[in-house]
Amino acid sequence: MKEGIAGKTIYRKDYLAYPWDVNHLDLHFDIGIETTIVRAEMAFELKDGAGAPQDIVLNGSDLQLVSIRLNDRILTTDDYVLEGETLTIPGAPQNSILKTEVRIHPASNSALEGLYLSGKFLLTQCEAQGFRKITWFPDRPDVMTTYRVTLEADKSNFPVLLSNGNKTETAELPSGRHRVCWQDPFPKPSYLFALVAGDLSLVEDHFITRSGRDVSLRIYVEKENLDRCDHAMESLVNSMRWDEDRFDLEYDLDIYHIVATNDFNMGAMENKSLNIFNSKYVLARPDTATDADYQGIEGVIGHEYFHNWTGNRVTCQDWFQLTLKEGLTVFRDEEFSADMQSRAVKRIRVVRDLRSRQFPEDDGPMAHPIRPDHYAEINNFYTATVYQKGATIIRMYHTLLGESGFQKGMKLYFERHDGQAVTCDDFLSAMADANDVNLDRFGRWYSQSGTPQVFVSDHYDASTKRYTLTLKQITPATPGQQDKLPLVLPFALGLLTSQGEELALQLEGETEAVSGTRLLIMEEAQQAFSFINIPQAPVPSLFRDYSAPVKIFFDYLPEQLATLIAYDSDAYVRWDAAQRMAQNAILEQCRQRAKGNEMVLDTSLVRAFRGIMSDNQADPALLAEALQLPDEDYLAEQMEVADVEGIHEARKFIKKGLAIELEALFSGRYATLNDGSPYQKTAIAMARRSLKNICLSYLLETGTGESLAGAQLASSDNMTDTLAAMQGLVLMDSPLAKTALLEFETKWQADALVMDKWFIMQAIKPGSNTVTTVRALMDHPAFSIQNPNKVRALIGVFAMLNPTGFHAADGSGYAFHADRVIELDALNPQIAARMASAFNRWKRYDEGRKALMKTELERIASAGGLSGDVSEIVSNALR
Ligand code: 7ML
Ligand code: ZN
Repeated sequence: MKEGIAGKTIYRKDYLAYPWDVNHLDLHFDIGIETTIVRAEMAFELKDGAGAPQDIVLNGSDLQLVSIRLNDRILTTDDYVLEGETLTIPGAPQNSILKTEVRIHPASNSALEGLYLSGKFLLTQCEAQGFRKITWFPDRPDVMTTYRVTLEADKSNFPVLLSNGNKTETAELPSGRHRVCWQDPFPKPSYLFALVAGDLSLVEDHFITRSGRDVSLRIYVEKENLDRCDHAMESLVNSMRWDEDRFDLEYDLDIYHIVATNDFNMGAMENKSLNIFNSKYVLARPDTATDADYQGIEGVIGHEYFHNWTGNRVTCQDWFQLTLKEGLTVFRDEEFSADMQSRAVKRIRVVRDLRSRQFPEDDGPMAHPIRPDHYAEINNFYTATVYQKGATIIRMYHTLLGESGFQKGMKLYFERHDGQAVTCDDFLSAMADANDVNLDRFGRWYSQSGTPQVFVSDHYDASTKRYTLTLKQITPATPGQQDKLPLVLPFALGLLTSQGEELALQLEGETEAVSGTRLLIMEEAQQAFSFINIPQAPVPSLFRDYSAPVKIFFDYLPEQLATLIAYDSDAYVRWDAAQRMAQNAILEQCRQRAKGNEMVLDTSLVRAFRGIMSDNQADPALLAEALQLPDEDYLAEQMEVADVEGIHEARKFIKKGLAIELEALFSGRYATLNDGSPYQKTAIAMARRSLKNICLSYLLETGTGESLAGAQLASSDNMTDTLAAMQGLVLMDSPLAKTALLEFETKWQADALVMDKWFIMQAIKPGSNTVTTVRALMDHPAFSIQNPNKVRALIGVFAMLNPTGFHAADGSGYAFHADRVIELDALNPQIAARMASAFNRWKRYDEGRKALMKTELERIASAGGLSGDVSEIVSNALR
């Protein structure tokens, strides 16, 4: 049935406004797990006034149609055309009331889109096009209307009945049933509709907005999770306060609901006043969630809350504009986390994530601009490009315009567009007009895909004391985009003496020197910047704070990197210099190994890392970031042909070498940080744990780590320390690992989120044997192929975070994974497509692996009844 839909490409240039206004939507649900009856009443009004009657075109998918009435006349099959996923009612009058009744089947909905079952309760996911699985409707974001929702259900099984907006009515009904009505005063697109029905418990708090509105905050969870909601609630309150303080944006209703579910395709969803969250981003207790989980919860709670203005009040005209709401909201959640925690640490984590996830995407078969020009399946475009690269584009507006200029732009954006469905161009215009600047050339960032490469060279003339930096930008060709134009790059620069002092900068032609970071603008293919009165050849500190999302090429000498690591004022540059030095060392040993040479440890790297380890002043979390070696996939991306084993061995060799050389420092620092103090949630406590655990991971490369890890595991009072110790033992194949895994399993077998960690620890273990473990774990009672978190933990982690396992030379990892993609596609195409993308970089490997991966891609492509989701990914990969 899906075949007709698969392969159909939709183009941005074909956008046409919907000819009708929908003035109101009245929805009635008769809730049942097997069958739910949905009645809809829609008030259509032709936009162009007195024009001739027009067709009404509606979307629907997997709906069992019971009846349609137009202006109270029952329509027969002769009165409408039902073709695939569209229903056309020809020649409807200017004012048309359409009433439909359909039946849907939540319990058998394994795609987790539309109305579905999670445990014992029902819930919805509508973004992007899930509303059409609930009822016939113009399911597109530019059709906004007000909703009134009536829910009727058995009261004992479904005591809680929620939808968007305010509760307007409750009633008891005969035979143990009840009714609840909800009304949302804000017109919204269908993708923001939500309903929840079930037996859920709630944690309640409230927030008084700046203007005095008392907002009731309610987090709904299954009863056993009531003691894990404090952090989410605190994060919500912090989000609401932060959006008032930083963006002058207040909440606009009296109620804010969050519902947590274990069965969710993504992280969370911003449905108006009824957010639905993957339980992973709500539930936390010190003994069940790591510091990274706590930070993830804060970020995602913030993200969904911030959507209320950037996404809900102002939404997207069409799905090509997805980055309008997502890039902007990710920027906002990044800033929120930066303000709540450490700005520098947050920035480094964001850059690491961009490089390891978005760069490969931008260099692969699915490369697309942050505002794509076409798609076959929109669900495949909820990508790191649209989200994370999109956020870097928003950050560049901020860098170019400053905080106050950016806020002026935001203010104008809301003044102009509150209540509308708009485009990325509208956002750019608001920023430009509010600041009276021309941003036309900046707009190229929306249409060009690929990561720009910036080649930097320098020249110092001792006789004239002039220093010249020459920058050349090249964006490589990407599928469908051969020729690229130069982009606007904010270029934040500092110059250091070799002793690490910051030089005052005076561009040729300027009258005075200014100290500190200098923001320059690069907008041509090639540009030179000349500085005068430079007393000695300086060390350039390039793209401070990572001022543009580019790959920066500069041939640093080892001593220049050492200067930056030790002295630069910018935390990102210090971190990046350490990463570069480590990367150079690892890749060099990888090359030596390939030549059959002995690997050796670079002394300048040891010296630099000794410096980092001896810094007792810096934020421990920053040191932890600097000590974390670049991951294997990132290193593989830096090679012409990825050498899977070589990278793994070289990275391990360098890590072990550093551990041996600096053992005293690692164990000394470990001992200081491991002071037996009870768990705390504070930023400083988290920072100390991160440094302690990275020290432990180095010590596990030497003889001393194992007993430390064993002791840490035995005495740990929190999941961060428990997991760090256990993961370390599992990775080193310690005899302690087996019992540790067994005890962990016994203790947490009934806990879905904690068991995810147990699966991850095993799936991530390097080596070609891991596929056997993973296959066996699929039969574990806690595993379910129907549950996206489980699939991501076991199958996703194996394919995407375990290079030596997935890329086992015999192809066993590939064959296993292709089987899973095919198996999953029949259940949940969205998740299957995400999994299929593990093969996207197949062309970057050696001939043997290439051939094996290609065979698996072809096997998936020829599997019968493939979804549009998976076929788009696989056919692009094979193209
Ligand atoms: C990004 C989301 C989706 C998909 C959440 C689903 C969302 C769409 C939804 C950053 C932080 C948290 C979640 C997500 C994310 C992929 C990623 N509208 O709010 O964007
Ligand atoms: Zn979002």
